[in-house]
Amino acid sequence: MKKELTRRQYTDLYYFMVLNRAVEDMMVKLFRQNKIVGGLYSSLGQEAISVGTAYALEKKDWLAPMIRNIGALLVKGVKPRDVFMQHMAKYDSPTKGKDGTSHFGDLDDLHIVSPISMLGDLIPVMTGVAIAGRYLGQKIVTMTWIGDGGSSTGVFHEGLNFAAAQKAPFVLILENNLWAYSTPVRKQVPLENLADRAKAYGIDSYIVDGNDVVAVYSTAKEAVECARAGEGPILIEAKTFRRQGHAQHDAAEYVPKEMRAHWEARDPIALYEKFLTNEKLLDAKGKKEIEEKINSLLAAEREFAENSPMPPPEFAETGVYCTGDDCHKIRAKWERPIAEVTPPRSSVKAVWTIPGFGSGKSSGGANAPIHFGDTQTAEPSVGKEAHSPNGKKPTAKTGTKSAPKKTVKAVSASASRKARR
Ligand SMILES: Cc1ncc(C[n+]2csc(CCOP(=O)(O)OP(=O)(O)O)c2C)c(N)n1
Ligand SMILES: [Mg+2]
Repeated sequence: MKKELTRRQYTDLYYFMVLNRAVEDMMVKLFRQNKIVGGLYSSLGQEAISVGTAYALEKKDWLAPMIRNIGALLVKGVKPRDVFMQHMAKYDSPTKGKDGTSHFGDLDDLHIVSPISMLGDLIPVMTGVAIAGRYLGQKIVTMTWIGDGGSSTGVFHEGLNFAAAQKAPFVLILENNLWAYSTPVRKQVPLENLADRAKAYGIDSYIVDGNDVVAVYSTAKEAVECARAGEGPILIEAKTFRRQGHAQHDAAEYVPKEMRAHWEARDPIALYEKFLTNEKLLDAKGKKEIEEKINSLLAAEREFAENSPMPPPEFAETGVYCTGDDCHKIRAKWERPIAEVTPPRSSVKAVWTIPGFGSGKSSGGANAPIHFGDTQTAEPSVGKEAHSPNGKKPTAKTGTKSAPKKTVKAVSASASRKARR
């Protein structure tokens, strides 16, 4: 680990990793008391990834978690009580008991897209959110996570290609924890480094030690800022190990003992504590204070969750069919006046034209500008004026595709990031 952050950032990273583990430890207890409805997944040993990557995002940015990213939800501002109640299917939970695990989001305040179980599907979804943000001039970055197993789905490749083609401000974290259920990574993909998957789409990638929270955060921060600057999507492979079975029901006896022992000796919280102690950023008193703060917070959050009722039976009948405004108002929050989003007044300039399109008899005889979010500069228009749907003269430049922007440093993954370990 390298010393390069502020004291506050070091403490935050520690706080959220310890909180992440404590929330999950508490849920294991609740599971054993039969209070959790459905499966319970663990991110034991992977906390540095969820926490370090989500900590690199700004408040306005968007994320969509996978099953092992409770740490990312906590960093984004989700209350532990909501995580507990969601897993317990309580009425006060974000989905009012209608769904479980981390299948909930918050589109209004925290900018969290609810995950679904189909591995990889969040990649095109979060690419879409990224493009929408760019269209609206919000300068946001979106992030989601995928496992080593999930990186072999078709939609991973379709989604990443889509993101690359669109130069979406999107960061994808590939958590290579060496297992997908009971399948070891070497049996499902013939690559040493899964970051190499990025090469197929011409985008940058990084490899980082997923058990080193400072390296994870620094890498994610760099990636987020590159994406925000318009350099396109980035893939980060975080190398780690799944310390528990796929879920609570799985004792994971198929994992070789030596492998487990190797990774248990590299516990991300223990490694970070050692670093903080050496750098005089944490002492026994500071550690105790953080633990006490978390213990009392979680005791209160758990009590709230346990006291929340189960949904009333008749609630199962509601919300099945949309009844229009009685059910929920389907209104795009981002709606802008049509004139504002129509060329030429849109902030996004048209970038190329289709020759002849729009030059028919009844048209003004122009090359129509294609208006599609990509803001590469174009050559100036020659001759005729283009049509605009609102009848005004467009100011957008026309011409053929411009020269490519500066090529982003190609990251031959292992190379540039190794130094951080
Ligand atoms: C498209 C799809 N196929 C299969 C599944 C079933 N499934 C859920 S989790 C999982 C293993 C995922 O492994 P990995 O992506 O490595 O993530 P990890 O569990 O290790 O975090 C599978 C096969 C699914 N949810 N979606
Ligand atoms: Mg895996």
